[in-house]
Amino acid sequence: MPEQTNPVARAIDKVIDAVADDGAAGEIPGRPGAEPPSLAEPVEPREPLPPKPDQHGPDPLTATGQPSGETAESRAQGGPFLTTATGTRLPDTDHSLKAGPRGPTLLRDHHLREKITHFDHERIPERVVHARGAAAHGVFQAYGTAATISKAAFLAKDVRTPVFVRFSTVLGSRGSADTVRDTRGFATKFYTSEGIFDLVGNNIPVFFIQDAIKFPDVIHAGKPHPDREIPQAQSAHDTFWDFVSLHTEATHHTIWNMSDRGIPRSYRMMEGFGVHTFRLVAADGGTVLVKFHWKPKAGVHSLVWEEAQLLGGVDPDFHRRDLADAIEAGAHPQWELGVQIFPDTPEQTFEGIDLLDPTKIVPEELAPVQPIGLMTLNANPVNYFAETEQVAFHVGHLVPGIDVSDDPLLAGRLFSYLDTQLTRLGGPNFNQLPINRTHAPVNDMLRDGMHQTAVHAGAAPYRPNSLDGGCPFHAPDGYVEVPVPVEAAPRGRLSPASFDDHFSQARLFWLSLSPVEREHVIAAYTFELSKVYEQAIKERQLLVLARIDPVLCREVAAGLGLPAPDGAPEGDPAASPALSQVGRTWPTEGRIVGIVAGPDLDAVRTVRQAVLDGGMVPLIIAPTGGVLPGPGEPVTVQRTFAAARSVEFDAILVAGAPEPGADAQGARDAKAGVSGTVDPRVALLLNEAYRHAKPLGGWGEAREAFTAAGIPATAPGVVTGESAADVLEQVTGLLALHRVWERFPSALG
Ligand code: HDE
Repeated sequence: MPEQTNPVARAIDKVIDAVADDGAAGEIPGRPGAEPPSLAEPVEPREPLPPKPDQHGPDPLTATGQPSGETAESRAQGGPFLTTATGTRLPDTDHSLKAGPRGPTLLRDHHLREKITHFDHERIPERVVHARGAAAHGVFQAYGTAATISKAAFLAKDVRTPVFVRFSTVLGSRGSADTVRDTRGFATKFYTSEGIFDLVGNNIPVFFIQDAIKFPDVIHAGKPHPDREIPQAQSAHDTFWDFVSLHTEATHHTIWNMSDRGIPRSYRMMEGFGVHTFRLVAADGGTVLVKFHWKPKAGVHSLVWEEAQLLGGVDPDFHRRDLADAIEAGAHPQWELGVQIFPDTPEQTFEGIDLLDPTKIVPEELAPVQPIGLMTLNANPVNYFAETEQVAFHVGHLVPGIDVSDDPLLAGRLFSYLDTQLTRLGGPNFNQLPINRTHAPVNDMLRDGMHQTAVHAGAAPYRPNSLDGGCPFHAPDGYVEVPVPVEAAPRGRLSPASFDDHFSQARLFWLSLSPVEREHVIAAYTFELSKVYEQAIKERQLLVLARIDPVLCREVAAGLGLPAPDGAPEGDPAASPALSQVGRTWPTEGRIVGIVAGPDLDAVRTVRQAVLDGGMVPLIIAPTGGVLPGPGEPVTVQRTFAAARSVEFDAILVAGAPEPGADAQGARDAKAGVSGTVDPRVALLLNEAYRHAKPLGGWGEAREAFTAAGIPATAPGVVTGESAADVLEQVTGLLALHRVWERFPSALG
């Protein structure tokens, strides 16, 4: 077999080798262990296996930020034999110590007690918000373009800084589904040479509230109802809509959640936003105000709502798996970090927009996003708990050159992120956990506390001292808060008048969307409000929608069977085309193409290779698992008709019209309950993909398969032809647009 350069192809070839060579080593993304297992239980003692090649734990540093020389192996379990937690070898962990074979079990069994006690305490409190997440290691390389506005060392040209990024949903519990409608967290830990900088952002550039003191309110409203604890991980319920319809500063964030941004296709295909305004400080002391943006190289793409719902059952780990598989396959996701830059004037406004109001954006057309570096995620964590669960982000983790603004939401976060770790991670030493260790030497005078892992030396953890030679000394180049003058004003529970505008930017967002995106917004509001029990809440929210746009209000009201209330939109903003996800082309690398195998194996082989050559992932779908029968190079099946579901593919190709497989029996599989000349599972696969506006292609008898799926052969984005390669080329062109939106034209316009 020729040597592949494409990492996905290399991985898949290994599978082919494995199958063809009767079980030799091989892998596709998702293999659970570092080596393929033997059939029988291994009995020959050996050292623990190393992590998988795509995995990379926290960098080897001590609790005080100095090189530790540890290896991945030395940090993990060691030695071939089972031991107690204190290293005493054990010959048996399968039977507790008993007086005779039928008991009673003896209290003196220290191994039983240790094993059960530790197990009893394995859980820690999940995050109060953002409990469900997935993370990866990577590197940030600065372009140097920010070096004139910030003295932060990691922003100097070509400096490479290790990062750890955790993506999350907000509302759901740790075990909830990935594809729910929600905001996504996008938190980045930069391990810079000057200490840790955490950019704790979201995939939506605004927030529900303008003042931190409202955070418990909005989260209590979004979380499940306190009596029945339902619904899980979603906003489609009475308490959420009760709150946002009364608390109208949430209007802008809510419309983003109701848009396609609330159901991303992948963590790899989301923008990230720092939301608040930050202040950058240059070496000469000059300051500017900025907003941070992450721009994904793969483009910003979303699921459609039905797809998101199906995935909640078919693959609740969809986003987590997508991230890990992509990295394992070598398709390393990338984002450019950029900043919108504003003059640091006393008013802290830009073109009339209050920069301290986190419910407002500054349109990119007014202040372009200027790229300052590139982030590449290139390794999966070795251990979910040690890394993804224990990572502790904090907006107060800042480095010289980056300061916070007076955004009142940010002020509360500066308190909260430190505070929450005390409960979640069990004490004040959470920064010593391996994933949280800084890469800069620590000399902090903080001492003792639960789970202290540093062994501090010396006699004088105080300043000034002479007993420890005066160490630690004040750092002349240390972090200094910018001495911004504070306006004298009476104390009070106040907010500026500019914070009263709750609607003009929600309208700006609506006006910036394409017709199909507006259709999705209408459908999302209608779906969510139809799940609300109380009529008064629905009517109150319609009053809010009337203040955004009459068409939006009218269509949602019609869907709910309610009269549209009177009301006029507030504000007359210009649209910001940059906010629409539709109408541009994007790279197709890393996209998943399902290929339903047909009798012509050569065509399947050719097209599979062409998909690989395009940097995409081909998954072969066939009636049963194993290798496709027939002469020539073996073709391994990745999905059976019974196990495949359209939602895991970005596009589907059909090599002919497969007859019903032997297991296509309604009694065995409800998906096979409709009989016909084409396998009903394949018909369902195509029909769903068609509904979800995905590109479809086929050759040979494929038209028959489309007909069986109820798909008109002339429909937009349904490509048929004689040559598999030509079909693929057209399908790839469509995939670059993400979806075939013109398949279902919008009546809106
Ligand atoms: Fe958070 N938020 N937040 N948040 N947030 C937390 O910190 C909080 C806000 C965000 O992957 C918690 O360690 C307050 C805005 C992300 O570990 C907690 C307020 C934005 C994550 C907390 C906000 C975020 C969190 C829970 C209003 C986008 C996940 C566990 C003042 C800019 C980080 C934890 C991770 C997590 C508090 C608002 C993003 C309780 C009080 C705005 C991405 O500290």
